[in-house]
Amino acid sequence: MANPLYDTLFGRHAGRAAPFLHLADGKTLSHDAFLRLTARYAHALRAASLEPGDRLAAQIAKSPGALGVYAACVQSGIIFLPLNTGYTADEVEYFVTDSGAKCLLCDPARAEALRPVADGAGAVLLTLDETGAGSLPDAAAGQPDTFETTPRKADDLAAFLYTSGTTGRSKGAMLTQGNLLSNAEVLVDYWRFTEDDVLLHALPIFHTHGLFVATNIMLLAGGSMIFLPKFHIDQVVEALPRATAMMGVPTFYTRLLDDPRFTRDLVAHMRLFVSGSAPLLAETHVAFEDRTGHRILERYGMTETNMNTSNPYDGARRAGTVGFPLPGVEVIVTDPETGDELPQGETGMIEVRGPNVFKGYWNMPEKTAEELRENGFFITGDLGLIDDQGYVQIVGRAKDLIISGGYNVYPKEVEALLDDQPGVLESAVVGLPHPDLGEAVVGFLVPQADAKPDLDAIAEAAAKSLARFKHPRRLIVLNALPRNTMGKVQKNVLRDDYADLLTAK
Ligand code: MLC
Ligand code: AMP
Repeated sequence: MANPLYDTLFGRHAGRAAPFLHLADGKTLSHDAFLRLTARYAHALRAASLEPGDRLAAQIAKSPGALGVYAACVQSGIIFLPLNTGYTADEVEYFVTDSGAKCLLCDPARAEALRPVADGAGAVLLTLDETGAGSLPDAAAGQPDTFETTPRKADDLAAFLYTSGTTGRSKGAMLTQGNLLSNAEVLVDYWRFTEDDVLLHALPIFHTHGLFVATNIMLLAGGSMIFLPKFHIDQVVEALPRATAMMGVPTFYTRLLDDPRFTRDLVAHMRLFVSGSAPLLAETHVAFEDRTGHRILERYGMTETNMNTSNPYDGARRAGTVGFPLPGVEVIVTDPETGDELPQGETGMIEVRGPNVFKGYWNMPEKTAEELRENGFFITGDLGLIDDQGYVQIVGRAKDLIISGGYNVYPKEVEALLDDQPGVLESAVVGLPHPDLGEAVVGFLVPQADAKPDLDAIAEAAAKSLARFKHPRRLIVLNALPRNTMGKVQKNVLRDDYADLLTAK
């Protein structure tokens, strides 16, 4: 095949009048119209001198055009690098520079703020907004609506997705065409998606969940998506009667359960609800079944590996577990100290191997070697076990990571900012239980002798350089951080002592 990912997910829909996207304004885009848009974008990107293997960093709103950019990159061999729309200019600068992106695509409203970033990195700046306007569509207007697909091999790179590092700099996970395609093929089959499915899509499309799991599956199955700009409860409740399936982070499900309009009748016709990206509380699983009669299907994945395990479609979907290794994916549990495989039932480090596992971190051979073993197993940083029935359970994380509403926050990055503020001696950032987001960020500060840090000024400094979801929801001033006898900060003590901080009514 000339370009496995393009041909399998996209190309075979050429000429198909069947709907691909149902939009919030009531309009529908057919598979064929989407591919014609894609081809015009591919021409425009070539005209902007982007060649196969070049990186295109995109910080753009969720829209059909944004998906068109992804497809155009796949068709023309450009490596797609989607970015959270919440990232500040400082954050974007790092990704553009580190990846050596040839193009930065952003919202026209952000062009002024991001032009210095593009210029500094020698990247072309193009724009696209959620209505489909901007300099990219301008350049694409009048271009042919077919594009000669660039040949690629399964091992060629399709996307870079950045994941933050526990020790500092974000790492660009390099994903190949084969990584993405193998996972989509397995999941369509495992979750029984067909062209009759209509997926309610309310996730962002700059992460694995919304882009590769949800979108790639629907492209492969040939079905359609109700494509909402974000998870807005009114829009979701209104759209559910037209959907057959929904994918979401746990916050989607807790928000639905909090809404009296979310009834058994509203979703009686639904075929499947999938949850992932963060732990689904067993109580949410039970409450959801009590309310709707549906059992949520929980699965486990990550940026570097796409999906690893899933509860079964038929058979018991067990609350508190993430199910079985997917076909073709091996999961083992190892001793975190020695790396030796542990017997079934014992808790240790979860490692995974399979065609889904990424190629390594961009320009970081040492980091890659630390996490990706020569035998192909990826060390996930998640702690868990495989029970006597073969279900994988995640019991904790060896990595210092907060997952807030499905977004990852690395405490180190926030601590570095807090430590730099006037009057701050040191800081510790932890995730505390939050009723809506699962966990939320809280910062603990120790002042320098006789200093009184200005908490408002610190919040302002955070707003300038960090995306909103990373901002501490609360800043607490302490005389000292709890430490063990080795001098290491005991974050577990902070988490225990302040467990009710964000949940108390
Ligand atoms: C928004 N805010 C958040 C936040 N999302 N703060 C912390 N954590 C989050 N996740 C901020 C907003 O900017 C806003 O700031 C305030 O919190 C309240 O916002 P909101 O309106 O209540 O939030 P909303 O916009 O509705 O977003 C919440 C959400 C969203 C849960 C719907 O975060 C979301 O769609 N999350 C999905 C993330 C995801 O797709 N993860 C997949 C990663 S892939 P202010 O200033 O207005 O108060 C992966 C691999 C795998 O992990 O296995 O899938
Ligand atoms: P990311 O780096 O955004 O890809 O986040 C991946 C991490 O999310 C994993 O390493 C897990 O810690 C977590 N995760 C994903 N799915 C689940 C799940 N179903 N249950 C618990 N944690 C999950």
